[in-house]
Amino acid sequence: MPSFSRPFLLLPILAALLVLPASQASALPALFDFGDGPVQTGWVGVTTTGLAATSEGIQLSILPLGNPLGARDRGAQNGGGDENDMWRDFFFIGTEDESIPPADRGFDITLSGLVADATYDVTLWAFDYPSVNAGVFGPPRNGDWNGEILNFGSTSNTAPESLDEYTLTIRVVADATGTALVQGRSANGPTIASPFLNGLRVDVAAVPEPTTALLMGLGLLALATRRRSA
Ligand SMILES: [Ca+2]
Ligand SMILES: [Ca+2]
Repeated sequence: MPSFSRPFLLLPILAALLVLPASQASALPALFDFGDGPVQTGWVGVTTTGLAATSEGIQLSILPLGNPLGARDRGAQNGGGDENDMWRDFFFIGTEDESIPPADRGFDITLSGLVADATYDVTLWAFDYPSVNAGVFGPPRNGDWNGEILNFGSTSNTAPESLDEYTLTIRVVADATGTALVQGRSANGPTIASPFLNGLRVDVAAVPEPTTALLMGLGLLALATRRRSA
């Protein structure tokens, strides 16, 4: 049994403790509820008049692109369980000008007030009961968010009962000014309104900081070196 010196054993433990997101001062998550209906308790409303809001020190602004911004409030029709006031209302991009390519229609969402160069998880929710069940414009409703697809696309879709449904989490990295861009685009044909957006959450991503990864690497290297020389 090789004997390790205590400082070498402590290094990886100290490094593991530093993985905690201590660099984020505000109390994330930031929670944004899109639409002009009632604002979900504990969330911050983003309405068609302002298109901007601040939650937990994170500023969000949303810019509609390619076609007019639409907003609806479906009341209890959209389900939503404890978060019904988030689910019931939403923004979407209409189809008034079908000559604009779907890939040029959507939202640019700017998040600022982030920690420079830090990594975040952005979670999105999108659902509209009449859009999948009325059959007038037809499903699916695909949104492309920084290259990943969020859809509620089938006539068999039922209204959500929790935040686990009709959701997508993407990872973004803030730039040197503490800003990150989330680009939502239509991933549907020219006659179908999309993307939709009911709510958005910003969390600190649970990934090691570069300095932490370096410390962990050094600690493991020290252990390996000790083991080999023992
Ligand atoms: Ca709402
Ligand atoms: Ca909403």
